[in-house]
Amino acid sequence: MVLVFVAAVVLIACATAVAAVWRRGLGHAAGAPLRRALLATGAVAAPVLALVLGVSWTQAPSGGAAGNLSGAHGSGHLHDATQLAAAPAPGASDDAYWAQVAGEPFHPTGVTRTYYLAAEEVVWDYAPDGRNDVTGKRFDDVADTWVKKDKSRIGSAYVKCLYRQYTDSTFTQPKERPAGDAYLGFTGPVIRAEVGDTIKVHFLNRCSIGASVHPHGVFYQKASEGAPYADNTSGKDTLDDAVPKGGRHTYTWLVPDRAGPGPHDGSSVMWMYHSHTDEVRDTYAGLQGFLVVTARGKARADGSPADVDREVFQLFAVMNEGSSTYLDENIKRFTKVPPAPEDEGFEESNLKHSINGYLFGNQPMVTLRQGERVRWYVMSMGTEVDLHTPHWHGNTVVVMGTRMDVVSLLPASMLVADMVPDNPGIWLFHCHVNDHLTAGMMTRYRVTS
Ligand SMILES: [Cu+2]
Repeated sequence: MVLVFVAAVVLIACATAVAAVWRRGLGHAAGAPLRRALLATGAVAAPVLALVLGVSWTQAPSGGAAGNLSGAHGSGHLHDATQLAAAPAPGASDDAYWAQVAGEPFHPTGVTRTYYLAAEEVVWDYAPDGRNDVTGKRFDDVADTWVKKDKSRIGSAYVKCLYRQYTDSTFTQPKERPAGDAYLGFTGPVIRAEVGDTIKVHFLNRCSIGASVHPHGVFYQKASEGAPYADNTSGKDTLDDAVPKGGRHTYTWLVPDRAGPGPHDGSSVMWMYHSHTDEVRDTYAGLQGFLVVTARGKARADGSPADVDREVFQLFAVMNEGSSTYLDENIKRFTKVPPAPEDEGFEESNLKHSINGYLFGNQPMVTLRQGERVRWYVMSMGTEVDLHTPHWHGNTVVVMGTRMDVVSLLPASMLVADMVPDNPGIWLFHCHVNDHLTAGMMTRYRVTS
């Protein structure tokens, strides 16, 4: 900006001098050569000044006048202006933009989708194959840190409390997962809805801990929030907070526009649901799952987005079994000698760096077909160590209009990544954080031609 100012001063000074020379009418002998000299200088100076002005203008740093002019993102690059023209962006705060933020209020254009969810205590094995499926070999000494059962080590299998789906309110007939969905592991059933639908979750808690079902994104009233805190509610409005062992509760969630895709989303978005009676304890126990909302008019009968051939769900989390309610029970059941209170190796052994509850490639392999439209939904849960960078080998994805093959997650991040695989083979899919990779946060997916 200093350059622009100096150039402008020089330009004005030149113009003033030229004007003065012409007005005073210097003697012909002296005047003519001077006028010619001034004109020649101007002819050279004008393009140079124009160039200087132009360069200094386009190179103004972000946050400067030029940066602000170029768009709401403040990055100062010309393509931002093009993007703004293509779609409303944060900062383009006209009425049309705010109408999209708000969406239409809920109106029941769809159906009621009913789910029967039980929370159940099960023994979950993070490495059921008993080997490292990524190397194709036995576990080495490093992997044994997290998977080897020993006299004071629990090993790879723990008592957990998980959401499981049933066919009806008798909760006698489990709804079997198709073989192709086995990779979903310890996560709950995928809950689906289209904008305009109502979701009803009939919940039965069979675990010894109080539990709830708390959704993200959808519209709920206090009796369907599933979280106890000082929110000025009482009576019936608190029955959702902590369903006791053997207790039931029905959660009703509406799906308005603002629970569905926003201006920059595709045809569907993903939300998580999890128990929030004791948020930390419950999610480490395993009570979490995926919820997908498809845009109005863009869903199949089952709620899935009609333009997508295959959806894949992956939860990256360092499951801290040391913070699970079931720690004491796990020690009692699975160790011969209880670990010493300060046994740091024991603490480390309980940090399961898992994807959907699997370590070292033990997740049943997801198989995709070359050329099909695949939507990956990835999320993370946990604490400050849960910064994950899932990386797809072999193929790339598009996230919110941007090409990537690594995405970034923080605790409770939810992200949609679209892929059209063009590269047949068995490919690694892993967290790119070195410490997490070492601890087994990896799996593989297959693309068939
Ligand atoms: Cu990670």
